[in-house]
Amino acid sequence: MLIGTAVRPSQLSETAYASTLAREYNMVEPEDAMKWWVLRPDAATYDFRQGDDVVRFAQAHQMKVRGHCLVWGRYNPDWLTQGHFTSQQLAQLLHEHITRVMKHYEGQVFAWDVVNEALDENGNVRDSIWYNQPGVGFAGKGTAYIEQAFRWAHEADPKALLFYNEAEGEGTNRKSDAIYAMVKDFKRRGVPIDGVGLQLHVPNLDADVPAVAANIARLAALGVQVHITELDVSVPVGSDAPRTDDLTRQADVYRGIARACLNSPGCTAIQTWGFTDKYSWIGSHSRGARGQALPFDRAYQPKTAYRAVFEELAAGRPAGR
Ligand code: 9MR
Repeated sequence: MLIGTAVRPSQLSETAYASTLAREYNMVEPEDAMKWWVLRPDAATYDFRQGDDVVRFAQAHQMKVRGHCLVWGRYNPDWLTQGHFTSQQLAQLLHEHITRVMKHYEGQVFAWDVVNEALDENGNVRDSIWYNQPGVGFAGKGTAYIEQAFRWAHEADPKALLFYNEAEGEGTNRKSDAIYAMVKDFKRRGVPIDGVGLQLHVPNLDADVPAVAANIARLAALGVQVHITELDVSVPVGSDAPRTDDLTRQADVYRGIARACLNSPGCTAIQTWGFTDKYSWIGSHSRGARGQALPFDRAYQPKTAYRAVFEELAAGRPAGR
């Protein structure tokens, strides 16, 4: 089982951060360092420095690196979104980006989120620069642009595992049904997809974990791997410390997700979006209302959630799986 976390290269020089990371995890994923807005300061430049820092740390500590992400409709650099490119130019830009980045990290990044968050809550393909604004040539053709990205990715690095990564399509809802249908279609037609990333940013403590387990099982039955890619379970914080029972309920969610993954042989990685409450996207995202979403506290001490996951991992997969 791969146990991973998102990392920020600027924090690797902090002793407690680096030592906890190296001791507890066998996989890392750059939280931002391999995104367009970091890698591509302008059309002519590839800046691999931050991504390379993550890879160097991982190699020094025998960890695998998951790449994130090659195609996303959001958080792209202004020169790209405001460049008034034609579809043909965008297709060329994206094809070149996927090829350059994957070849740079060939043999170092074992799995990539090729496409991130392309579907809306109804399961429809989201409007984006890559789909239909103006898109890379498949506007109005549903998941065809996603397929094209996977084909380019497979061409660039045939050995890398290629994932579709999505938010809020983890249980049973229209979005998870659409992911399922897309993957089924891709597998049937030989589109090179190896897995689905379930982000699992959980904002409530009564999450429907059995629904997540059922979704993992149905995806795995299609013959793809499932990675839990961005797990965090935030609790209300505000000015007070969180209530102890909130942290207990948080641990129950962590335990349930870990168990759901362990129970499905196709689920091969559990990764959190950061590991210490000292650094997490949740605080700024919720304007301080929620937080403490991760397995280690701000002082790098393991929380109840950590122990819950640890116990499930120690118990392992059910016999015969
Ligand atoms: O945590 C990430 C934050 O630091 C970035 O500012 C933001 C935009 O690039 O992305 C956050 O990570 C997101 C991830 O890439 C995709 N799924 C949702 C994550 C949380 O917003």
